[in-house]
Parts: sequence; C-alpha cells; structure tokens
Amino acid sequence: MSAVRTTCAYCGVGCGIVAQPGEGRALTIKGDKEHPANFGRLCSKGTWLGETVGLEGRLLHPMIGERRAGWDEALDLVAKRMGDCIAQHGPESVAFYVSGQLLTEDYYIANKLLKGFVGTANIDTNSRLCMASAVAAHNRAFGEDVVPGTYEDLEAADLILLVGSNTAWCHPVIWQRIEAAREAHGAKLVVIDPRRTETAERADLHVPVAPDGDIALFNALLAEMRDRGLLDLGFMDAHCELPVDFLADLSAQDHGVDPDVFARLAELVAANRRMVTLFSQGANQSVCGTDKGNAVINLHLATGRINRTGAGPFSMTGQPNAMGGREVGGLANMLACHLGFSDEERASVTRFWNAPALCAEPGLKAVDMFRAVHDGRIRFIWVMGTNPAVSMPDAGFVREALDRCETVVVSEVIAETDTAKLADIRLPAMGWGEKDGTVTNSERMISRQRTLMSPAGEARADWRIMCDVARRLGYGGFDFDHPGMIFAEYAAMTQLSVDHGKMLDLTAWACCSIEDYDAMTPFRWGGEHPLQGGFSHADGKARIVAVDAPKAAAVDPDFPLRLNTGRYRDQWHTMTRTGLSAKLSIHRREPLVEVHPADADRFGLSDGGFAQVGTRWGASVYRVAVSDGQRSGEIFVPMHWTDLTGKGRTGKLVHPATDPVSGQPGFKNVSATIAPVEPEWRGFLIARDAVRPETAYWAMARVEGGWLTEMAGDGAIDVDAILPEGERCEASDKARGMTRIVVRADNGELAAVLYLTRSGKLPERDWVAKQFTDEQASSLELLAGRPAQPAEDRGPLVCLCLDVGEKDIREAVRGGCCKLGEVSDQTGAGSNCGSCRPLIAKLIEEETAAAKIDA
Ligand SMILES: Nc1nc2c(c(=O)[nH]1)N[C@H]1C(S)=C(S)[C@@H](COP(=O)(O)OP(=O)(O)OC[C@H]3O[C@@H](n4cnc5c(=O)[nH]c(N)nc54)[C@H](O)[C@@H]3O)O[C@H]1N2
Ligand SMILES: Nc1nc2c(c(=O)[nH]1)N[C@H]1C(S)=C(S)[C@@H](COP(=O)(O)OP(=O)(O)OC[C@H]3O[C@@H](n4cnc5c(=O)[nH]c(N)nc54)[C@H](O)[C@@H]3O)O[C@H]1N2
Ligand code: SF4
Ligand SMILES: [Mo]
Repeated sequence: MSAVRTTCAYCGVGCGIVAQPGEGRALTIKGDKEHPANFGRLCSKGTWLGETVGLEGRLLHPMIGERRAGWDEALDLVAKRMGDCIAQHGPESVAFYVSGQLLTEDYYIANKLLKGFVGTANIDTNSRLCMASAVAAHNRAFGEDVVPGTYEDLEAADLILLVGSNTAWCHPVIWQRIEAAREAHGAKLVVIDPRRTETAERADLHVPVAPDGDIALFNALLAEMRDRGLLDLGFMDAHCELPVDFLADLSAQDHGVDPDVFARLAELVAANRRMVTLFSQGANQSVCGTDKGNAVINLHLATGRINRTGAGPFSMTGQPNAMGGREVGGLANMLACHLGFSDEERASVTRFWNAPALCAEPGLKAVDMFRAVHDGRIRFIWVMGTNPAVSMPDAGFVREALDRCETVVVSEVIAETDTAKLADIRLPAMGWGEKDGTVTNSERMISRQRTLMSPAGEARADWRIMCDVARRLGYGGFDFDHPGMIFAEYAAMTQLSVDHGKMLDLTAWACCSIEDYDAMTPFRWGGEHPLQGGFSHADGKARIVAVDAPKAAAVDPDFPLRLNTGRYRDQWHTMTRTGLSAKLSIHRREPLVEVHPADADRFGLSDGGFAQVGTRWGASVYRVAVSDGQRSGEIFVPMHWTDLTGKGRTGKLVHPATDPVSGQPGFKNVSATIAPVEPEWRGFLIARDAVRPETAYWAMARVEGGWLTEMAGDGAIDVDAILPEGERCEASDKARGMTRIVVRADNGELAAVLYLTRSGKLPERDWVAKQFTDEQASSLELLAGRPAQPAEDRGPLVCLCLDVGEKDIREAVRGGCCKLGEVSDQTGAGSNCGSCRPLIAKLIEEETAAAKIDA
C-alpha cells in the first residue's frame, strides 16, 4: 500500500498525517507538509500513533454479556430492545451518549436516527463536558456557533491571550505555531491560568487568576479599556447590540489579581490591537463557563478586535471532531446544520429527512441524561466512543445508573473499559486507521480520516452499525453504503442552514461522488472570517452580553481546598489508546496530586508520598508532588487513570454542578480535602501482563514489553497473587523490610520483577524497565537493583524521539548552548515532534540562572 494522507486521531488541532502502512499493522507516521493545520508538524501523541494501533486489548467480536455473538444476533437484539422500549415507554425512554471522537458521518447518522426517526432529542455527547459553554457563548454573541478566525490569525497577532489552556500540552501544534510567531515577530504571550503550567512558564506574563476569577478579570479589563478611551465605538455602533448603560455600568470588579500583574496585562492589551484570545477548558468547564466565554468575546467586540487578520476570540476544540459533531447537531439542544427548535427550523428538517417523528424539543444534556438513566426514565442507552464511567462528573453515580439500566449498549474499540464492563451488549467498532470519513478541526477545516489497515476482528464502522439497526427498526433513509454518501447528504442538508441565515454552508459538496469524496483535500467552511459580512442574529449584529462575576462560595470547612482537574502531555483521556504506548507513558507514569508547599505542610504531606483526595462525591489516592506552580489552597489531579489502571480515578470526585446555560459541568473547581496516606510498604512490579493489585495505592503504566505497576499498601502482601508462574530468584533484607523477586519463564525470559520495601530506596524504574527487553539481563543485577558496572546516568528522559536525557541537555547548556535551537542542534533534543521543547527551555533557564548565581 502506498502512503496515505489522513488526519491525527487525537486533538482538535486536526493535524494532517502521511501514514505509510507496513507489515501487519505497522505504520510509519509523518506530519503532512501540505496540511494547513500543521504544515508537517506533529506532537508526541501524533508521532507515536503507530504504537497504539495493534490488536492488544481490542474488542474483536460482538458480545452479549460475556458470550461472543454474531453480528446479526447482536444487531437483532439491539433493535429489539430499542424497539420494545420505544413501544412500551415512548421515545423519551431511549438515549444515545456519543462522542467528539466519532466521525462526522457517524454523528450525522446517530442524530438523524434519534432526532428524526425515533423522535427524541435524548442524544448528547461528551462535547457537553468539553465545548458546550463555548457553543452557548457563540450562540449568544454571534447568533450561531461559529469560530470567527483561523490559526493564521494566531500567527498574525501581536498579542495572544491563553485563557484556561495548557496549550503546550493539549494543543501542542498550535503551541508550536505560537512559538514560531513569537520568534518571527516578537508576538507577546499571556497565560491566564491558576496553575503555573509548562505553558505559563514560557509566557511573557502569567496571570495566576483565582479559580473562576476570569469574568471579573475580563470585566475589569474592559472597564480599563473604556477608561483609556480604547473602545471601538464605531464598530459597536455598526455591529453590536448591547444592554442600555452597559458601558457606563462597567466597574473594575474585584478580580484578586496582583495589581502589578493586572497593570502589565492591561498595558499589553491596550498596546496591541492585533490580539487573539484562545480559550479552552479553564473557561468552558465551569459553572459559569458560558459567561466566561461571553466575557472574553465582549472584550473583543467592544474593542473591534474581531473579524480581521490577527484578531478575534478563538475557542479551541478538544477532540478531533468536536466541531463536526456541533455541525451535525450532536448536542441535545440543537438540530443538524446549526438549526434550533423553532417551528420553521423543525419543519425544514422534517421535510429534508422525510422524518416521521422529528423530536419536538431539546433533549436531556449529559448530566441530566444520566440522572434519567438512574431514575428509570431512560431504559435503553447506547454509548459510542466515550467512557462516561470515568469521564463524567460524579462518575460513581453514572456507574450506578448504567448498572441499573435495562439495556446498555456500548460501541467500543477496546474490549475492557470501565464503561464497557457495565454493558449488556458490546459492539466492536473500527478504530482510527480502520475507519473512513471526515472530521472538522478548531478552525472549521474539514479533513479526511482514511483507512490504513483492515479492521480488527469483526469491527465495523459506527455509522454502519447504526444504519443496520435503523433498518431493522423499519426506518427508511438509512440505505448508505459508503461514508461519502452520508457526507453528500449532510452537505446537501446545509442548504437549510443557508436558508435560515446561518454561515455553515457545504452545499458545494452536495452532489459529491465517492471519487470526489475520496480525493477530498482539506477545506474550510466559512472562509477566514465568516462573520465579517454580518453576524448570524436576524439583525446581523452581535450581542454584547452583560455578565457578572459569580459570588464567592462560602468555604466548606470539611472540604477547604479547590480541586482542579485536567490533562497530561502524553496521555489521552481515559488512556484506552495512549496508555498502550510505552513511549507515551514515560512522561508521567503515575497520577500525581500537585500541592503547594504551604498546603503540604498544613496537611502533613511529603513529596513522593501518597495522599487521599476527598470530596463530598468520592475519594481517590494519588502520589504527592509538592509544587509551587500551584496556588496555595488549590490542588490539581489528572483525569486519566481508571479502575483498570489504578486508584487515582478522578471523575468520581467531581461534583455534578453545571453551567445554567450550557449544562457543562464545572470540572475545575470542586471543594475538596486531602490527607496523607502512609502505607507500611511500597514498591513496584514490572511484568509481561497487566497486574491489578488490590492495595491502598497502585497505578499502572506501559513499558516496553510489559507493564509497570507502582504499588503501596499495609500488612502482608500475597506475592503469589501478583506474580506469574515461573522460576523465582529472591533476595530479602529483613532489617529494611525489603523483598526483591525475579521471575523467569520456562524459556528463561524475564516474566516479572518485583521490588518492595518498608523503608529503603527503590531501584531506578527506567533501568529495570530496560532490562525487560534485554535478553542478557542478569538476575543478580536485577536483585541488586542496579547494574554491576554503573552505566552513565543521563537523568530522566526528556526527548522521547531522539532519546536524550536531562543531564545531556544540562551539559549542553553548561557547554555554551544558551538557545533552544543550539541545544537542539547539539543534542538532537526537541528536533522531531517538539513536545519536549517547553521542558528543554525550562532546563536552559534553570542552568543559566544557576550559572549567574555561581558567577
Ligand atoms: N495531551 C492531551 N491533549 C489533549 C487531550 C488529552 O486528553 N491529552 N484532550 C483534548 C481535549 S478533549 C480537550 S477538551 C483539550 C483540553 O485542553 P486544555 O483546556 O488546555 O486542558 P486542561 O488541562 O483540561 O485545562 C486547561 C487549564 O485550565 C486551567 N484552569 C482551571 N481552572 C481555571 C479557571 O478558573 N480559569 C482559568 N483561566 N484557567 C483555569 C487548568 O489549571 C489547566 O491548566 O485538550 C485536548 N488535547
Ligand atoms: N475530571 C475531569 N473529567 C473530564 C475532563 C476534565 O478536564 N476533568 N474533561 C472532559 C472532556 S473535555 C472530555 S472531551 C471527556 C473525554 O472523555 P471520554 O470521551 O470518556 O474519554 P476517552 O478516553 O477519549 O473515551 C473514548 C472512548 O472511545 C473509544 N473509541 C476510540 N475510537 C473509537 C471509535 O472510532 N468508535 C468507537 N465506538 N469508540 C472509539 C476509546 O477506546 C475510549 O474508550 O472527558 C471529560 N471529563
Ligand atoms: S497537536 Fe498532536 S494530538 Fe493534536 S492533532 Fe496534532 S499531532 Fe495530533
Ligand atoms: Mo474535551
């Protein structure tokens, strides 16, 4: 097979990839130099996609309970359960919970089936947890869910504000484009985030705003611009509607940001008309997320910084097809093609689909949907491409809901996930590299994801599975045989959007043939500045929306801390795919709770120890990392670990409180407490197969050839329960309560190594992990926990691609390299995917500072 142009599986940057399929399921991945989202760049996750497309863990056949079933039997059963449910309890008893990781074609079918034919709008998506507030803010301000600029605006801007975005980790190729713009013309970067993230560390100014302090901050900025006479009254007059006295009423609300920092921020904003504000989950995932979005947009509208090169508010999408889902109406409160539920809009949709039962009103949003599952209003739920038992807030409740539900269908690529374990029927879906269709990225660019390999086992495309069920239910309108046919229908349907005065217009593709579809090159709807000719409200004007800072909640004495949750650079959500990559697991092998030194003192926590984080909703255990990058009183944990990978599952800690407009949960600001966990022993195991010990703490990560499980607990540990069969060598030191065991299989290969201690030090994980793939590995050395001839210690691995350690980089700096490019040239670090560049920059800074002190 020759190389194929496709799109990355992960984030909403939507990078183009050139993939060269090799033997079996091997893939060589390169950035697509012609793709306008990345022009050849890729981050670590895209670069290592090849490590995540094997058959390991895949769901290969339809399963009814634990029994393998044929497709016909499984589809018959899904259709029967769904049909019976509709007949006995009405359409509202059925729900779909879908995902921004489905392709546009899948999403279109899901939405058409449920909203048009079953007759309920109970279809919501994990984008509710992600983009819903941005969508609502766009709708309020612009009259339509439109991102008013492109990545090129970022590059043209003189000032970039990042609000609640850890761009260097979560949208790394946008980050690289920002880096390039700063180098090219000195664009200034401000990061507004309570934490000093790696992104914030690289900024010209970090504004450590209080959690949910953004509205007050943006209102204060707007007041400041008014006082300086920098509002664009002409633009507002021509293009905006605003509440009477809005400008006069603006007051410098108490934003709690240090006055000097605020003054510098205001100076930058005042001085740079070419300003882009990028926002993501620190804005959206909040009980006031919609207002935050509008606070940002207000500043841009009032200063006329929108609809022109280098200026605009810019909501970054999280998932690869969050935007595509929004276009085809994946959210419960929208119809396809950006339409709402007015009589006229509903009539248009009914006519277009020839829909027998178009839903009358918006359906239940994610959090409410699972409440309805819990209390029995919903009796049939079909989950596709998402893992709500981990990723929903109050995930314990969501599990209970799924457990009680009469029928849970899960379409998955992976056989065992926390959600799939609760399914009555599991359907194997084609994954990235197998499936074929389109995605839309943050800047409205539509690209093809293309087939690179044959499906795993009996996996089928998500759209095909749904069409097969729709036909079994007797619905017409689902006779598609190729994703290109679905795309053509959807493109034709965007005529409705045009008819109702919206910008979403793909009608040029309405009659596309399969050949056209297959030859599609990336294209953008709406052009560069779609709202330039007028906003989508009936009068063509934008709305400035008065938004007020939320009232400070009283501190709960039992839960005095603010819990913030988010992402790691190299893991994707619930780790079902990135968790399979040894390379991607190096960056963070455990879930850390990051704690300010003052809080560590206050709560008796030590760096490297363990702690339980508790909220009114649940408790989980993490490794402690003391860090002055946290504000005191606030702690941070990652969202990635699950019951299948450890004790640090975060979703169960999060309150189910949502934004009143968008229904998006506030994942980033939860009342919490923390307490030390002091297990009697701790240690780690590396074994060929995954081991899940039932200990006070454990966390699992992939290493080359096996799995590394960190663990800690009390009392005796039953090593027989966790070690595989084979010949054992053992060393122990009673005084230090240390046990070391090496297990070899019959053929002499290493099967497992276990290290436990009560008080001593544990060996270097990286070294032990390396022995695992070394045929010459010596049991004696492994029992000693170190090599007989110490190899040169290169420190923690920084550059995964070129295999460069921290010490190499520090040495290069001491040897005279003082710029990133120089370090890169000398060591190779950061010269491939570039995800480690912020870390290298930090090391350079540290070394240069140390040199100054020495001198
Ligand atoms: N590596 C990686 N990349 C990803 C993903 C992944 O799982 N892993 N997922 C993708 C998806 S779906 C998404 S949605 C995006 C998310 O991308 P981001 O939004 O960048 O990621 P998060 O880590 O969730 O949160 C961003 C920041 O918001 C800050 N924050 C918290 N509260 C506040 C607040 O009140 N105000 C402000 N201003 N900031 C606050 C947090 O401290 C955090 O640093 O990433 C996408 N890219
Ligand atoms: N605490 C906390 N929780 C959060 C967040 C947070 O910041 N903090 N962020 C929220 C956000 S922004 C998001 S987007 C969500 C993400 O949360 P989820 O969507 O639950 O996370 P994923 O692990 O991406 O789940 C996708 C699932 O789909 C499967 N899959 C992959 N490809 C396909 C496919 O083609 N077809 C099918 N049928 N299945 C497929 C994967 O194996 C995986 O199990 O998490 C939300 N939850
Ligand atoms: S930035 Fe990284 S994860 Fe996102 S699309 Fe590009 S390569 Fe994929
Ligand atoms: Mo997301």
